[in-house]
Amino acid sequence: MSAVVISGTGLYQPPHIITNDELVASFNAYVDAWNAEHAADIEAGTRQPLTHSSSEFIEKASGIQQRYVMEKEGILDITRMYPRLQERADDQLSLMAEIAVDASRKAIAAAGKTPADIDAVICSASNMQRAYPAMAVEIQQALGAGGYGFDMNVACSAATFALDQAVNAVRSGSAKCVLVVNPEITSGHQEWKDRDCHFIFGDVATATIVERADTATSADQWEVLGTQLATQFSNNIRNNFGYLNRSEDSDPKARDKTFRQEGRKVFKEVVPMVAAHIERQLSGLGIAPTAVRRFWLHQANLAMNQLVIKKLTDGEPTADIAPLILNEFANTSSAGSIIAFHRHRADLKAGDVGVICSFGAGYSVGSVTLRKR
Ligand code: CO8
Repeated sequence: MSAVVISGTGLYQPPHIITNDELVASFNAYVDAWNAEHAADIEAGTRQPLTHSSSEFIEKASGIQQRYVMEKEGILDITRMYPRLQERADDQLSLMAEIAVDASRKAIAAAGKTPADIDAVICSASNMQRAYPAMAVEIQQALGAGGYGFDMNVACSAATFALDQAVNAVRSGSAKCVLVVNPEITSGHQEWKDRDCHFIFGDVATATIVERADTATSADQWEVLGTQLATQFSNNIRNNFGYLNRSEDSDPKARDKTFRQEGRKVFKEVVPMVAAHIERQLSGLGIAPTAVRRFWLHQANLAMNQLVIKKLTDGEPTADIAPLILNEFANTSSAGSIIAFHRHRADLKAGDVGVICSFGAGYSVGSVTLRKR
């Protein structure tokens, strides 16, 4: 039985940046306009005024300094506050497939493959642009790949859960070379008018090639030592947007049809879950957490990641042990840990062990333990 390796990754970076200061200026202008419009109700005590946001709070509470987005003007327009995207005809490549194809081509090239070598495409992300046909099948065709494709969604853990599926497909022989792609256009379902979460997300796409070690030719190969998945139901991160909304006669723009969370509860409940999850996986592989050279963790909150590392290693949670990319990208849902892996692995040496771990809505936790070949 051949070992399974990750042999290449790719990153698509959207064209526009919104800094915390720009975002907060627009949010505060919206708050002022809303409070002025509802001044009489606020005066009468029948409505609570909205409160300003602040760049200092955002950076201190999350570590985020800026985010990339597909479209910026619509988000910053206080009469709209979501991106303005052009609807495309059915015979055009869809936007989500377009960014997925860009990241995929880079990953395929990095692995030294051609699209013809790919025999399975898994498109895994927090939100799909449409119900069907599957995004993965459109991506497969646009690339000129063979085999089969399917979509899956495990929110922030979508990439690690898809890597597990890819590894199993290669191990079982149902595929030889799998493309896992994570196009995250989070700006479409972010609630830009909600002070508690308006700063959290950014757009991006990542791609990863998983193949048999005996077919891999890339100079940069990472043997998959193991994968481990876990879920536990929670309503603390939720979005009720869905295909039954019309039949329920619910308002498609109601607050519950975009991202919402109890951030503090998520923080408290997920950190111990993640530390225990990684510890369990490493223990099964006979590896001490302190022997792990790098943790490419989900990128939702800097303090959350530092706490996970402290619990695991009892040491300093330095950027060398757990690199940060959320300062630049914000939370990119499933793609965050893959961006960290993509950007921060070149300095590791043969034999070094690392763990990719993502966590989020569900709750869900997925980990992939790798050894540099
Ligand atoms: N500006 C200024 N002050 C603020 C702001 C703001 N923008 N927001 C809140 N405050 C204030 C609050 O009012 C509160 O004030 P007070 O103490 O007077 O009541 C104070 O700051 C503290 O508020 P919080 O307790 O809410 O703040 P936290 O320190 O908990 O920080 C965070 C908030 C950053 C959200 C933090 O809780 C966090 O990161 N938690 C973890 C969240 C997490 O990991 N979530 C995962 C979500 S992603 C996922 O799983 C998949 C989603 C799918 C993608 C969807 C695409 C859209």
